[in-house]
Amino acid sequence: ANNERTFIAVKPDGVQRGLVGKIIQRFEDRGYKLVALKQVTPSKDHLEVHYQDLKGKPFFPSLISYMQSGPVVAMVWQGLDAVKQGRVMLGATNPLQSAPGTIRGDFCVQTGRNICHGSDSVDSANREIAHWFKTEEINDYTSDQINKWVYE
Ligand code: DAT
Ligand code: MG
Repeated sequence: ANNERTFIAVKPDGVQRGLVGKIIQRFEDRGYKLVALKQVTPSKDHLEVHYQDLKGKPFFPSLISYMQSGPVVAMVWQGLDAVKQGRVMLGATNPLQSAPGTIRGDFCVQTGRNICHGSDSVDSANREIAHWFKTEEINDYTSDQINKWVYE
């Protein structure tokens, strides 16, 4: 659906490296609509819920401390097949397996410093959006330019 929403975040390394603008630019250029954005330094509890499916993995503690090491830029992007296409635009989890042209494939080399997050399914997108944003922080608005020129 044209109004599918996905949760995309620039991780602390992406923020520290000044890649926020470039990552936003790719989603804007593609024709996706930004409907929520904020910079936050997430708590340990917040991150443990965000990554609840990975609890028990050997890398879980280092993942949580990395994600807590500085501010994150949290976003919601909306548009056609936004969840799946967002993942395609991010590239593979391991940047060495991410194709050039993807965000990870262009800007990083290690799984533990892969600069961005994207929801992996519509269900997890809905869960993550609700976890990171209050309803009133999400902006339901019309972009005439996107409606007329991105979609037929
Ligand atoms: P993704 O971020 O592509 O959705 P994931 O949900 O499987 O990947 O894992 C979340 C994050 O955890 C990932 O971006 C980086 C880290 N991670 C995943 N697998 C890892 C591994 N084998 N070693 C170290 N860190 C890992
Ligand atoms: Mg994931």
